[in-house]
Amino acid sequence: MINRLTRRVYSKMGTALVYDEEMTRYKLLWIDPVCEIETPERLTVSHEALIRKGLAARCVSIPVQEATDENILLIHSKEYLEAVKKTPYMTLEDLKDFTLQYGDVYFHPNIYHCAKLAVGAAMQLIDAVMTGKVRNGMALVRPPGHHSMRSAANGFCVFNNVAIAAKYAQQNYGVQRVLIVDWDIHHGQGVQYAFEDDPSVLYFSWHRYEHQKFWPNLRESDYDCVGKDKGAGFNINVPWNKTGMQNSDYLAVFCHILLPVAYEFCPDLVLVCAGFDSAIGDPEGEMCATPDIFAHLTHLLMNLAGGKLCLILEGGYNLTSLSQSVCLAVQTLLGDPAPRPANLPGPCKSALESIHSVRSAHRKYWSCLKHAAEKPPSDVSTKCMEGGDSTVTEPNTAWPEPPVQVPPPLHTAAVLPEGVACPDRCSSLPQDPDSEEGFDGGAVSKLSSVTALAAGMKKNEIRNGLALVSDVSMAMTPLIWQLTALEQRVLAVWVGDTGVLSELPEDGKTLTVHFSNEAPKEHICRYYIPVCLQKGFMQAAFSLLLPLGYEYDPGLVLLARMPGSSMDESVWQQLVGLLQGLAGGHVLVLLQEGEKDLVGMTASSLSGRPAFSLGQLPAPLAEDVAALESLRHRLQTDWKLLQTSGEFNVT
Ligand code: XS6
Ligand code: ZN
Repeated sequence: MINRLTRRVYSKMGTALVYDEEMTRYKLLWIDPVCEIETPERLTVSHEALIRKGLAARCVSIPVQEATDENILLIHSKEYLEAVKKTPYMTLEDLKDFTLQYGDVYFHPNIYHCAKLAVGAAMQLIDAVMTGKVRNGMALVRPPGHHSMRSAANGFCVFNNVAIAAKYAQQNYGVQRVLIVDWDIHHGQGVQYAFEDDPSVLYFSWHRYEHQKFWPNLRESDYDCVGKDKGAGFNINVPWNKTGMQNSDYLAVFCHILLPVAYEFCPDLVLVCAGFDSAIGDPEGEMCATPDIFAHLTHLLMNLAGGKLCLILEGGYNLTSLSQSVCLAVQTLLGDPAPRPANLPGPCKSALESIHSVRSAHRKYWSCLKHAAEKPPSDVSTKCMEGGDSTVTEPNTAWPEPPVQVPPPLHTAAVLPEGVACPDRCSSLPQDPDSEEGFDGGAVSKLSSVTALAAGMKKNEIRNGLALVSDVSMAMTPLIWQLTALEQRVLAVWVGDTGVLSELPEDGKTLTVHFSNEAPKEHICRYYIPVCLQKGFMQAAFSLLLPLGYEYDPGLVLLARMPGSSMDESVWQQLVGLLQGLAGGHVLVLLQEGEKDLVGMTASSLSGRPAFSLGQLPAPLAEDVAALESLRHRLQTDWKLLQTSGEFNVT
């Protein structure tokens, strides 16, 4: 009984929100057009939005304490700390003078106090996550941190909150590998400098660059700065050379660069330099990705490091876009389904050029990128005159308000044969008494119960579910037909070596991706994609399945596993987790009766627990790589999100 109780408590791990109003109590005291966007309202508006949407109340609120000198010295020099310590006592004129030695930053008598709170907030978030008090969380802080360097303030930043937090986690919790994802629109050069020769911290940053024309105008922000000495390969810069990047561009970078490398790196902890100036409407970023993309970026990181994910605020200057983005990120951390991302036309030409450059710069460091083509000689055409590209149009600064999302009342439902115990945190659906005989002469008992489960998802009464059937292979085809009667588009992911899917709808109402390690019996077409692999299922999930899934935008995902499939159980669990970013989280899993071990771990993933870590992934087999690359190559005229370079862009 006690055992059961403690397990319950433990499994209800929540999301931390670290915030202190004190961090709103400093502001620009003189006229400076560069700095005027960095206001206290950035925090108050974000925090108020979290309260208004009922999100703050669902989080574990953590009070903030100042960081100590010792904490700050993990990254900064004694001289710099001592200099900043004097600022509370300076006159306005002294503060202005002090500010002048640094770039794009301002000081205020209370900023030192706030900067210590910002570092402290990041560390308290680490404490809460590493001690298991919560699973994940977000710190809303000012001043931001990622530009500040060992001995310099820069870009509104005083102390490097995230860099200090990473070092702190390594020193105090025995964390070995830390992944830092910097999705702010500026390059966090301070973080790069702090770890550029350190292979234990992988720093990934995308940033507006425009061939060095954009602030901070550094040569070392380009894709070919990959880290130094032992840290070579552990610094990943994705320069955006055009403004107006959209959701497709961000997702393509996650699918084709960040996720494969991150899973290969296998972090023990993931920190995000969570700036939202990369969202639409921001005056600094001038990008066009909508706030809901941050739900997806967050979701895609939530199954790394056993779910230990900490978001720490950096930039974000359009108060509407900022507060919406913060809410979507926190909502996702809390486990709510991500809204279906609309309008994913595939990456633009300039983004493809960047993606291609990054992949080829990193191919010697990461086995998942080993096959990436070598960068062809610099292509002047994409540099100077990108005529006709959508990204040269005036940036669109209007976007719809994210819809109010009500999570379905029932999270995970199960259709189980008699005598099978309902897994933890699932609810067993009543069986339909009329379905005893089922389809196909009894091969599929309870098929109508499974369809009822899907109908519950359609009505948004149920988020996801699990069904055990006596013969998965026999159940698939009739089930897909039934589901397409309910949903406009069904993504069917079929894992298994045996079994044939016959007579599927060919009108695009289903997209079937069939993973197996047998050569495909059927012909590949736009809506039936057989993927024959020996091992590399995880890489296929990132570079093939997710892009296809996102572009197809299903209303329901059906994930079926044949008995005796060779897919690793932990890979399976990751797949169950990742696919929930699609279809508003409506994933229906079909398993064969008797696959008892799988039931528990599948239900666990469906109920929102992070998947187990896969360990550092081995190098993929050459034949798997070849198979995947040739598939991607063949499919990328139909599915633009599969592209990783401009060369196939024949339109
Ligand atoms: C170009 C001048 C930019 C201020 C940049 C400060 C960026 C702070 C930030 N219009 N100068 N970092 O958001 O992430
Ligand atoms: Zn920024």
